[in-house]
Amino acid sequence: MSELSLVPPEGVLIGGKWQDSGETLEVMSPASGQRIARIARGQAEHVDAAVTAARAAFSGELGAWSTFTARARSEWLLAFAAAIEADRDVLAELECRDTGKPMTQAKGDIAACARYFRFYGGAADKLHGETIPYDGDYAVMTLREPFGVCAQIIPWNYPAQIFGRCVAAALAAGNTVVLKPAEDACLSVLRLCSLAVHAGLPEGALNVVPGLGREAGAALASHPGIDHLSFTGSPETGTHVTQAAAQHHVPVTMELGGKSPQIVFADADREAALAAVVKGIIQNAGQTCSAGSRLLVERSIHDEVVLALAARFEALSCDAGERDPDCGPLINARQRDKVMGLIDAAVHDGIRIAAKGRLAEGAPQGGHFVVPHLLTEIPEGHAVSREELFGPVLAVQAFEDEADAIRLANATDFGLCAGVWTKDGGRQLRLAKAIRSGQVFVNNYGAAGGVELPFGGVGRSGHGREKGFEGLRSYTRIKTVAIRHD
Ligand code: TXE
Repeated sequence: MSELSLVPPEGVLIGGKWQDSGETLEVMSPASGQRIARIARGQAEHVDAAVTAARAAFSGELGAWSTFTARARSEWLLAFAAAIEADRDVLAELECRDTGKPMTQAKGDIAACARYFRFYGGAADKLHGETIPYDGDYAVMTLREPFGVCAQIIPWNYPAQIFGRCVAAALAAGNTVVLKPAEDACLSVLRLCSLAVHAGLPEGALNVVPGLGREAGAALASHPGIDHLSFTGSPETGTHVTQAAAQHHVPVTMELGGKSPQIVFADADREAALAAVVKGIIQNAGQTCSAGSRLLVERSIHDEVVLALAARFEALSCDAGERDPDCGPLINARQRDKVMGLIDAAVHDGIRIAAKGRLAEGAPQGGHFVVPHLLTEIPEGHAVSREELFGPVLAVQAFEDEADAIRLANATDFGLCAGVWTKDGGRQLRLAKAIRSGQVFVNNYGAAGGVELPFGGVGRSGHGREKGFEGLRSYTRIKTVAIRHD
């Protein structure tokens, strides 16, 4: 595979200008293992300069962002959404080749990115504080204020979407941003940043320092000049980042993945449920924080469901994202080895591979492919039913009754999403209340992305909410003003 045309800048974006960072990192294609681009290897000094620029833009010493009213921010975000849509083919090509995801999905991700800017553009001038009835001679109000400089550390699985989710909300609320995208995939993000500059975003409002997590990421998380930090990634790195931010009492939002169950009762619309179960685990080759990676199925239909799913899994094929397969490669060799290691350990422990997908004929050599796996006969508490594999691997377990379904659903440290499939209205509500997670979907899974729907976890899945109005509010803080009068 050749190096990408239309490659984004190799530098760091600080104060509205792309600057040379000195060292660079190679960007490898997940499908072929070949180099497709280079990005900057930002260091602590770049992070420092980026935070200084973001602070100056927030305080009014640089650029014009601090003078943008809520309405002006709204107008800029809406115009930027249109610029993303106009560039969608190039962005989708970058996203597909950089992450390995199927082209149809890459296009959907770019559309979602634009949608975030449209949603938060529409919301920017509708965010306000409240008045509070208090003692007679007081007038009390809350002011909803931006934090200031928002640090954002994002992963490689949905670069464009998570860029939209974090950057649009933070800017809409009036903050400035320093973004550290993931070293494994960030080409779409770099192009989006160039488009933002081109679309007239004032200097310093958005600064970007690509680089390694342990270098640029660690420097950003521990920087004394940031006012808020949002992180999306692994629970382990989330702990490091939280500890670093706590040194300066910086509030954090943590989105740390999951082990989300899809729960299918015997009375469910089985066709609809199984289609969503398959999609929920193969989307982005299972590298999705909200992947439905566990299937809990009522004992009376377990065997039939496994048979039906096995047929679907065997029909799935893996290939390079450009060929728009069911399933693309994993992001890198480390992820592939991690997933294959967990599958091998499961088989060693007596877990059955009920079905596997296949590698498409002509799929590129050197790609990090893991074909979809359907695992059954899983002893309770086994790692494949507790740990996030981040690959196209579905772990199936049978449950006896409603209480057992709830018990199994809640039997992990994670709690991000759940799917419940039943026609019984009372049961739908009972499960929605009893499941420990940030989102519960009934007779659907994922609600087609749902930019408008608050999203975030409990337990090891993290805390804080992104998306929707909750996400916008989470980039603000409340100041209470109490005025005593005669
Ligand atoms: O994640 P990391 P990795 C999970 C998934 C996956 C595992 C490991 O289970 O198998 O994490 O993936 C930056 N200080 N998720 O290693 O390390 C890093 O540069 C500051 C779930 O890629 O969490 C990148 O930008 N930053 C998930 C980001 O953190 C640091 C998405 C995520 O990397 C840092 C991705 C440090 N010390 C992986 N070290 C989800 N929730 O969707 C790394 N980073």
